[in-house]
This record gives sequence, structure tokens and C-alpha cells, in this order.
Amino acid sequence: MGLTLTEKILKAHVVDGEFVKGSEIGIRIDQTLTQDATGTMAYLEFEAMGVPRVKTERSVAYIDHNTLQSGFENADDHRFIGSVAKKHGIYFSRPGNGICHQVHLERFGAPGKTLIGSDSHTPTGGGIGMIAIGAGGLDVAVAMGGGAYYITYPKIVKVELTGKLSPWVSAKDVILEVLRRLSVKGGVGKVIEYCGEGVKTLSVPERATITNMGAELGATTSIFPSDETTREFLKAQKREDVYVPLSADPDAVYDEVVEINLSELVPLAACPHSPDNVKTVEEIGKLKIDQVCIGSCTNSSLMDMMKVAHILKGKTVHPDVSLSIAPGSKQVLNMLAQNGALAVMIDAGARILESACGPCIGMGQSPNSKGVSLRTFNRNFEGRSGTKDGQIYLVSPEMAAASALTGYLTDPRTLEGSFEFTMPKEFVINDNMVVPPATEAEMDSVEILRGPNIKPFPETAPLSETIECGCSLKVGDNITTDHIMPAGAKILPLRSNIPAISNYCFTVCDEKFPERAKSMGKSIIVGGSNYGQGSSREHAALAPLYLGVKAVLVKSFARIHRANLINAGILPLTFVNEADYENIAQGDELVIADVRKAVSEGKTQLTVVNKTNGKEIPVLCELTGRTKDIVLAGGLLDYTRESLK
Ligand code: MIC
Ligand code: SF4
Repeated sequence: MGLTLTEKILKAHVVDGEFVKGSEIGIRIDQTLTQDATGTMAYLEFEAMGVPRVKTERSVAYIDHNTLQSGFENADDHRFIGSVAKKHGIYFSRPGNGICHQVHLERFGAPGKTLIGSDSHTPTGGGIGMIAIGAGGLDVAVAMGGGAYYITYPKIVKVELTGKLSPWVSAKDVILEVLRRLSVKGGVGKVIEYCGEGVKTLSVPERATITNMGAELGATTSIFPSDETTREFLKAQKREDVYVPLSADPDAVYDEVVEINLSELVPLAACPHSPDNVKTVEEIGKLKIDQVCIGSCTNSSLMDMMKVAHILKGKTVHPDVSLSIAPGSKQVLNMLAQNGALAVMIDAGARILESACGPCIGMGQSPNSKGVSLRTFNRNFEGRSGTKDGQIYLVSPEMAAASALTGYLTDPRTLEGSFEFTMPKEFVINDNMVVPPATEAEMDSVEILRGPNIKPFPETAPLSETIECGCSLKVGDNITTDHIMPAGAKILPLRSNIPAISNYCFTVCDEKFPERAKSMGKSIIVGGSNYGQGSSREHAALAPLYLGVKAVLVKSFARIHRANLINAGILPLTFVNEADYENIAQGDELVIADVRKAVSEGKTQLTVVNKTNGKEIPVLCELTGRTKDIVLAGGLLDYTRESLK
């Protein structure tokens, strides 16, 4: 029986566990990446593990999220990360060099390698045939220390592409169509593998747009084969040496098959407030817009920017619209400057932003009240833009640019002619914004620069004999990490200060939550399905940990967040009968008797007794050998410290 591409790469990297669907496997990690908003924690954790130098083939620390320096905090974090990187063998991509995923694809990614990153859009690397997975900071720290990364052996979905995209239909429309069909829960526990004749018609940046936004499906990762197109891309990046051809065997067996005829696709938009709320322009109807933002790790490649420049050429942005453009990397920005496209954008009235995440994470450019904003980004969760009642639509660069000119949501197929982009034979290469680490001889003399906002990892404790406490919060379905631990320009500078950032935990849903949880001392959170979808931020577990949350009981979890809860030593529980969700109200007193004994004995079903209404609620506590030991120890840091003893 032939193998899928995913199986081939996983098999070459497996170091622990059995190759059986649904069971946990440990894989060797070749590369890691961090960004600054999750990086400070990841490096504090790495330091706490006491490993002097990273053991990966390549680890890179990027500064791209917290670039609005409206106080000392972000700049201090940048210096801290730069100094840790230098000391411990990590390459440091300075602020201004670009968004981690875009730069990693250009300069470091390699087909057939494994990459984990402390950012949920790490699967962008799947665009050149890597197994690239988003993870919590602690998992990345462990991988840097040479430890395996554990995933549930995934189901593998084949997306068979046929045909060719029509003019003005974009790679973004491919992934929006997949989201429309599968939903934000559709990829949980799965790897999405793209195959078929249609693959050849897509360039590397187009493939990367598709794998990037596979994160919104909840998928473990997404991957394209590594073929001649990949080789040409790497050659143009002067990195042909890392090229290897890779594809699935013709007789590979998949768990599911989805067929997409690229020729039949039309321009699409994801409507507020979910990436799977996908409609055609016709279905949405006449929509006046206030803002257009072009950029983010999904759509900021040279190809995307050249399409935008072509549409804007000689025109003026509509008087009621603010257009901002953030090219994804220094390489992209530099090439736009050299070929004149930047001047075209400036001339049309675009507000050019630095090469960073920017508005995507609410670092500036929040829309006006009730403002309608079209964005080429990947997430449109409520409030993420920084404006609570902002109406965010996710669209392709083509639709964004066309609409910026008309002032209304516009189908780009109404544009005249078409635009064919030819990938450059050579990209402009200058890695002068990537600082290499100190040599082994020099590393001891590198001083770590720690600012006053950088506070240590919160205190943890081994799992207690019995959990007896109140329910401090009850929330519904599809709670995102942007609900649990909001981002934005005001809160992001507190990413290295868990006590301070905890004061914002869940405030989007309930302003009183942090205060209430603190006064209860310890508590349990109850939620619906797909709890914790979205980002990889472990702050969504560390802030609850700091606030005394001992267990989270929900209908179902998103993958990275569940792992982050375990890493923080918080018990992840799911209802056996979803209807029991109704049997707990906020404020109820709950008991899980002898929980430590039950977990150590490997029991997967526990009982939560609701003392307030007398109900006995069966819950699942599905922990394997390793995750069980992590929770018993009080989290991954304690577990790793113990296992290093
Ligand atoms: C995001 O897109 O939500 C982020 C900001 O990149 C996060 C990471 C973070 O919260 O720092 C992600 O996707 O993992
Ligand atoms: Fe940055 Fe947005 Fe991409 Fe997250 S999704 S890495 S915030 S550009």
C-alpha cells in the first residue's frame, strides 16, 4: 500500500509511539520558529530548562507582531529575544525584516523537513512541502532543547485539485471554498494534503496562502507536494540546494477526499465574524466599505502585491475608504521599491505600513465604529481588529484592491482584462536583517537583556487529590483564543507579564471574570464546542492558570489550545453527554473527587458532582501516558525538569 506525503515525512521523523490513527506519536523537529508575542514566554521557558544551545538544525526568532512601540515594553521584549537568540544558537530576524511565515518560506523552509512554530499559521511552510505545525511556546522550547513534539497521528484528507483558476479568482478563494465546505471545525485531527493536476497551476506563494489558512480549519497542518515549481522558487531564492522532490504515492490511501475544480471557483468573502461564514459577492449584496487592509501572513507575497499594484495603477482610492498595505517581508518591500510598484501604490493613496502583522493583530488601523473593513487576512473574530463592533470581511488581494477603488464590495471580475504574474527568476536577496547566533566560544559572554516588564513563568502545582471549587465562567460554542486572551495594541505589550495580562482574560465575554476568578482562588471554566480555536497563544492557558483555573470542561477543544492547557497543568475535560452542558450554571459548586488517583490510574471517565443541583455528570479525561504525567506534575515545565533530573 502506498503512502501519503504526510505519512512519508512523519515516518522519517517519528521517534516515539506507534503509527496508528488516533494514537500519540512523537516526532523529531528539524526547525523551529517563534514570533515576539509568544517568543518571550517560549524563551523564558527554554531558559528554565537549562539547555545551553538549541539542538535543532535551524531555529529562528522573528520580531513581527508587537512592532508598535508606544511604551518601553515591546522594545524591551525585542532586545530580550535578540540577546537570548544570540546566546543560545538561534537566528534573529530583526523588526522590519518581515512576518515570520513569509520570511521563513523565503529564506529558511525546506521540503521534507519538520517545523514547529509558536504561531498557529506555521503551516504556511506546507506550501513548499514541509510538515509545519503551530504549537504552544513550551512545545517549541522543548523542541529547541532536542525533545520530540507530540501529535495525535492524524487522519489525512486529500484535496484533489483539477482545472485552473479563472482570471481574478485567487488562491484565497480556494481556501475560502474549503472553509465553506468543511467549516472551522472540519480539519480537527486532520492533515489536509493537496494533490492532483491543479497543483501544477499554482505558484509557491499561492500554495502558501492555502496552507496558511488551513489553520482556520482547525487542521494539524496542510501540505503541497514539492515539485518543479518548488525547485524554481527555491532556485530564485538561491536555495536550490535544499530542494527534494516529494509527493504521495499514486496508490496512497486517504481517510477522506474532497474534490475542487479550480476552473469553477468564483471570488468569495468570509463575512463577520467567522472565517467559514463564506459567501459570494452576489450573496452579500451591495456593501459600502470604510476600510481596506492588504497584507498579513496569508496575502503579502510579491505576487499578491504586484496584483494589487496592477489594479491600483493610475487610479485613486475612493474618498470614503482608507487603504493600508503591508508587504510581507523586507524582500517583498525592496522588490516593490525597485520595480516601481511601491510608487504606484503610494500614488493611488495607499497608506504603506511596515512589513509586520500590523492590523491583523489589532496593532493599529482599527476601523471606525461599526466600520466595514475588507482584509486580506485570515481571521475576522469579533473584536480582533480593535473595534468591538467592526465588521470584518476576509477577501483576496484582487477583491480588496478593486473594492478600495469603488468604495463598495466589488467582484474583481468586473475589472477589465486580466493580470498574469511571472514569478521572478531571482528574488532580491539580502539577509542583513537576520543576525546569526554567537559561536560556541563566544556564547558564554553574551548578556541577556531583561526589561522590567518581563516577569517569570507563573507558579504551578502538581494535580491535587480532589478538585473542589466553583464554576467561575460559563461560555458557549466556538470560543476563540481572542476571547480568552485578547490581543491588540494595548494588551500585547503585556505578553511577558502574566500577572498583568491576566487582568484582561476573558474580558471580551465578561469584564468581571479576572476579578471573580481571583477572589474564588480556584475555579473551573465550562464551555461549548471547539473551545480555544484560533491562535497558538499559550497565554490563553497561562492567564487562567495564574487566575487559579484548575480544569476546563467543554463539549470539545481545538487542538493547540488543549495542548496548551495540558502544558500549563490545567485538566482538559469533555462532556460524555453534551446535554449535560445544561446541568452546570456559572457559580455552581463542583467536585471531582479523588481526581489525582483516577488520573494516575489512567481512568478516562471521571465524575463531576454539581453540589448546587445534586447532578452527577460523567466527563472524559483523555490523557495518554505522557500527557497524563504532564498534568500530574503540574505542567510541561515541571515534567521536563523532572525528566532531566
Ligand atoms: C494570531 O494570528 O492570532 C497570532 C497573533 O499570530 C497568534 C499568536 C499570538 O497570539 O501571539 C497565532 O496565530 O498563533
Ligand atoms: Fe501575524 Fe496575522 Fe499572521 Fe497571526 S495571522 S502571524 S497576527 S499576520
